[in-house]
Amino acid sequence: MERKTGLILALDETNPERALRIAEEVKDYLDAIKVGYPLVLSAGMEIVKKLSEMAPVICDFKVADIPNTNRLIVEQVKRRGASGVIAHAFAGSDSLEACVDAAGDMDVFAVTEMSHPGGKEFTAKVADELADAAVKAGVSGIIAPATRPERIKRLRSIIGDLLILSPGVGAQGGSARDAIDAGADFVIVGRAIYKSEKPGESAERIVKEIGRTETRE
Ligand code: OMP
Repeated sequence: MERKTGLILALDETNPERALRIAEEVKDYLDAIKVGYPLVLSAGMEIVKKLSEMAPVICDFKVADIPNTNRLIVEQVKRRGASGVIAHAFAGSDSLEACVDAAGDMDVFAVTEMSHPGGKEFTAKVADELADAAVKAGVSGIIAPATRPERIKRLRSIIGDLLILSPGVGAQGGSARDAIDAGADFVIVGRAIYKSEKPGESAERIVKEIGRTETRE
């Protein structure tokens, strides 16, 4: 995935017309648009094609099934023109490998430690192993929490040069700058943009924050 701004929009807006309006307004600030169940269940998978005319689309379906089912899901995502898909690593190496095989040239991103408080309950305890399994399965990158930058740093040390996409900025309390400083390549931002009165200005502000080169004390 090409990195120009470092910003990925999590478009969890469930009104399809509004979602398309927001995407149009902010597309120049984005490296990708992430869509998940909230928008797809409301607008249908056709929205993936429309959005992919504005920016590469990552389908966040948190694929987490047996290998055969994972393969069938990823094949459908690919057929709709997505550039990437998000899968859970916890379903196991064979399940993750099935995603990577079916994805071909499409990116697969594996969820490791989740960003919300509940993410500490289970995923955090095995996140290092999940990251290791993700590397071995041949994914393009992992999802790691902007709410815990020290964990991004740790996971970076496990995955080497693979990509880190980091959600949890804004509404969940994380900062884009801290996530990038800790080793994230991209931040994933949802509500702080799509619920903003001025999505374009909010996206621009985050892109500036990502781009600042000075490091804080
Ligand atoms: P906001 O909290 O509104 O910025 O949205 C964050 C987005 O990232 C949502 O689409 C979440 O589903 C997603 N996400 C997390 O928030 N935490 C995770 O650990 C993983 C994801 C994800 O896989 O994208």
